[in-house]
Amino acid sequence: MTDDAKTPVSIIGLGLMGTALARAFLTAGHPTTVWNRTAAKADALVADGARLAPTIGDALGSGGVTILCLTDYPAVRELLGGAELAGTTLLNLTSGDSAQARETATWAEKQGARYLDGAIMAVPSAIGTDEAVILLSGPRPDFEIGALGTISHLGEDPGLASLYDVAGLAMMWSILNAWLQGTAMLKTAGIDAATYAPFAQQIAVGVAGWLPGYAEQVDAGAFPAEVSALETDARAMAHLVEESEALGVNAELPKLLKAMADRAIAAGHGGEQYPVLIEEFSRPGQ
Ligand code: FVH
Repeated sequence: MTDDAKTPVSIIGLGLMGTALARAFLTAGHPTTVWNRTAAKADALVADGARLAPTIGDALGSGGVTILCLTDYPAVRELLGGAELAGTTLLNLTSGDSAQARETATWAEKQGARYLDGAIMAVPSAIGTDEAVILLSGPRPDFEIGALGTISHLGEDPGLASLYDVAGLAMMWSILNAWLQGTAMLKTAGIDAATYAPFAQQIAVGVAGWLPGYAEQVDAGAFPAEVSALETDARAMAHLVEESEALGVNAELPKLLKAMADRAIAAGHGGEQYPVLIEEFSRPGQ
């Protein structure tokens, strides 16, 4: 049953994610129109109450907000290239980088569309729950899409959602890689991954707690060594490199960490605290 008081939505792109988005809207009672290049992927949604748009133009013209969830930005531009966009509201939840988001925003606005960019920080099975975080950037949304999860509008710059998306990926992969490094080392002593995981989790949670204080140092551009100096940390990094090599596990990641600290120390920052490495992270790598 659809509820006419709810924002009408059109979903363009019914891959794994687009299908989950459409299903969440249907479940919440939004009038839901769908379109997909391979039309058969719409069958189950149509059976459950979605309206199949016969053309892209029809999907764009059905009012409310049109949500794009395609493989990449070139696919979005190819698909919308010849379409009439004047008067439409577009929300592009396709993954990409901030330059693609800004370029697409400029292009769509020139065609007369209201354009928001977005990033989905969730897997399809989480869509429709609070755990699904959807980041938006561009003009403040004038539609209601809370059925998808936790919606966060980051600001007017359309590139912000993509930037936060990749910054989140940096966190995710850094934590996972650090955990895998420790897991590989402990495996050499017969400790299995499940035994190490709770300890690793405790460290990750503890370090996460340092972030607000360290962020204050980064924003102030002042890095007094209140807890530990970088040169002390670098000595511990040397232990990590040496231990990895001695155990015959991969030492590339520990060496990278140490190389960055060594450069900062060579530049005179050895007596300052770890966040001084922001200077290394803020310029192109070597
Ligand atoms: N799946 C996930 O867990 C992640 C979570 C984080 C965000 N992503 C992003 O969501 C976008 C879509 O991902 P997806 O998983 O739905 O991807 P697919 O299942 O491969 O579906 C791709 C859809 O795109 C359509 N498509 C591709 N190229 C074109 C084109 N040139 N013209 C029209 N449609 C196109 C494709 O159509 P079809 O192959 O079914 O005909 C699918 O509908 C993506 O940016 C993720 O990074 C998901």
